[in-house]
Amino acid sequence: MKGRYTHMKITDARVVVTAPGRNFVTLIIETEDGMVGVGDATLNGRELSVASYLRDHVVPLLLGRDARRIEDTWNYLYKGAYWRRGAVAMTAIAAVDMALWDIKGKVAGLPVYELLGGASRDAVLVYGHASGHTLDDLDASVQMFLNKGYKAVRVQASVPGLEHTYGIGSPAVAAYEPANGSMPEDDVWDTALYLDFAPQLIEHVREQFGHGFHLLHDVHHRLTPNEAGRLGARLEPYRMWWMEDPTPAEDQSAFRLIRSQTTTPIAVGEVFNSIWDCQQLITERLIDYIRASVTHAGGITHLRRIFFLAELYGVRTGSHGATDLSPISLSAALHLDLTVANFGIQEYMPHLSPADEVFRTTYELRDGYLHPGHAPGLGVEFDEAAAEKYPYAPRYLPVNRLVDGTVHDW
Ligand code: EZ4
Ligand code: CO
Repeated sequence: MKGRYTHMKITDARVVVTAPGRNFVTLIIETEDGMVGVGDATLNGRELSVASYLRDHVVPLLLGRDARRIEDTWNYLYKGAYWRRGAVAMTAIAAVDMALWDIKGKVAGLPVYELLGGASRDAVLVYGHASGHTLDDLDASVQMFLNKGYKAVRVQASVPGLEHTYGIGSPAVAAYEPANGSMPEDDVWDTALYLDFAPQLIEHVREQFGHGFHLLHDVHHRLTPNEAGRLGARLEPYRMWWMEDPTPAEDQSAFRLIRSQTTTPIAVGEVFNSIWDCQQLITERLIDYIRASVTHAGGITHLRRIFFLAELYGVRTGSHGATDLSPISLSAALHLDLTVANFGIQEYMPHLSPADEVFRTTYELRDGYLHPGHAPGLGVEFDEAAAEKYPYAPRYLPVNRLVDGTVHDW
């Protein structure tokens, strides 16, 4: 059969680590006929491990391969490594996958969503991140999102008695960046304080702003199943869109216990990297939304499988979209979100300046909905010269400790 079909050889693949506002890892693939595709390989706080996985072990295998064979390349990198799954490997494979979809779209002259079956909706519902150190600050933040036309808002506020609370941004910018330290900083966590405060927070927001928008909250993996069940039951009157990551995500059967105690919808999966991480959660209908991302769950090719599995069981999508996923990742997510039948919602935090100098995007926000735009491929141009101006420096996420010093889930 050799020689019967034309090829489109990969002639170059390179990894760029740059920090326009925060660290990002980008894979660039070029073909013999000058097509360029880009993929996001950013793994927050562990960036260089993916850069090395790609540079040292993947790029040499890509050179000379046919750029058109996305599915084959995915399986070659996944099964060919022998060692399965894992955040580093799956992020590296995801970057290759995104870049190849980008190239396929550019060759076809079509946006990637057209190659995935075409749009199932006009645009993608997103939720914004409102937060505040006080409930007054939070009110101002929520109001700002509602004024901008957002239909869904995540709310986080500082827990009284704790020095640092996850997810609080500065009022001026509608985003936060938890990976700040050149070493991981220690935060102190107290479940009792949080469980007292969280229902007051949600009740406050509904009292102030009513039920005319979707309300979300991220628990960030800190409770036991029983605590999460109790919180979910307390929150039922406020009709949340979801309660996110109530317990550490890798313990799938824990969600059975949460489910048995509350009808508050549950979302989980931002730390997942494969379909196997969410198989039980989906097939046993233990969650309502699956939050795996294009970058950390093996790219468009693999995340699409997760979404199709979820569709069979009535689970909807709600992909992770924090700013530690690059604009390439967000764009890839939007293309996929636009097509799948069981789309739910997309997390959206605008990237902080100067990210837009390095990543030129075509997605557009209107009335609380994002559209990926109509450019061929993923619609993101990566400016390598601009990237050089922003060198990498180590940044770590915090670590949580209980008051007695025990390491807890962050
Ligand atoms: O803490 O992406 O829902 N969003 C989140 C994020 C995560 C960061 C970790 O890198 O939970 O803010
Ligand atoms: Co989260």
